[in-house]
Amino acid sequence: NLHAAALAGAPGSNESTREFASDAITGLSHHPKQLPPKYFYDAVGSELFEQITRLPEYYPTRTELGILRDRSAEIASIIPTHAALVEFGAGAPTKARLLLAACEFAAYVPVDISGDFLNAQARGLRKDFPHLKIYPVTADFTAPFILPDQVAAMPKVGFFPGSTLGNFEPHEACRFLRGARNILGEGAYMLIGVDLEKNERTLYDAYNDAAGVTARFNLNILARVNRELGGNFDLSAFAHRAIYNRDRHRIEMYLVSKKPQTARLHGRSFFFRTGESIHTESSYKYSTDRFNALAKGSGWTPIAAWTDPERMFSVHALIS
Ligand code: AVI
Repeated sequence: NLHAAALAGAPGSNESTREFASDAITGLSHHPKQLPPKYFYDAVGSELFEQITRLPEYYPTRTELGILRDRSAEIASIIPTHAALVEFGAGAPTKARLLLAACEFAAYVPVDISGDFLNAQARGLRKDFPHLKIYPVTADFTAPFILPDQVAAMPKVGFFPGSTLGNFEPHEACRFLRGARNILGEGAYMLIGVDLEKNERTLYDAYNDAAGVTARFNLNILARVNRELGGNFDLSAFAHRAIYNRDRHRIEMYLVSKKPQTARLHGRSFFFRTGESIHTESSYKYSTDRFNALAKGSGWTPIAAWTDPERMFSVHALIS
């Protein structure tokens, strides 16, 4: 690893901090500068994202919930009963609850990096679904992991809501879908929520909310670099920018330097020209055709798709 030598022995650093530092230094050394979006989600960032999901401009969360609520009987009719529901990157199980209530699942396997969070959520679910077996798995869901033995004999239904797939580059989305297929096995089903391409104004507003929550969410990645890695970024000297790139079918989020400045991190200096930006996130929007092509190219067969009346968001069912 390029930066291992620089980071070895950094006081108080553990493995995940070292990885964050290495990714940050690599990304800021890149032309154009970039930071991986997975670093948005510390406690502050996760709370800001929760606030984003409730913003009037941010339609994806409530639209997907509406689709799952309105179409739960249809979804239940196509997936097997007594299956294990495997949720990739389980946040608050609001969406899984809708499926658990509508379909006869035997087990729920939420997979997430944060074990403490998973266990707290599982306690709440056990009260409401006393017959459901819950087997939390603490793992990075973008890498291979092993399902608990207890669900080995059950049919599997993967669940990946929230258009999180949209934050992956197309090759990463393909790799994730192939990996999920390997983990879930032969005959598995997959339910995936993906945001749809639509008019630019609606997309722009969803990432440029009037209350400025998305701007705070974006800037929090620099606050984290300062807090956790001892960086000295001046947050007031960077502006939030989100644009829709029509050719690449994606929202691009940036932090733009308001003046010439130098920030330091782990003994390295990063110079910014006025207007120079750090690319912090892409959020891909799919047409049904483009999503189906991605699914097929990753070894899955699309079997159904649901959308809301305004065709803002889609939920897809795939079979392996
Ligand atoms: C989590 N992910 C699907 C969100 C999105 O819309 O791409 C993250 C987000 N970034 C800014 N607002 C919301």
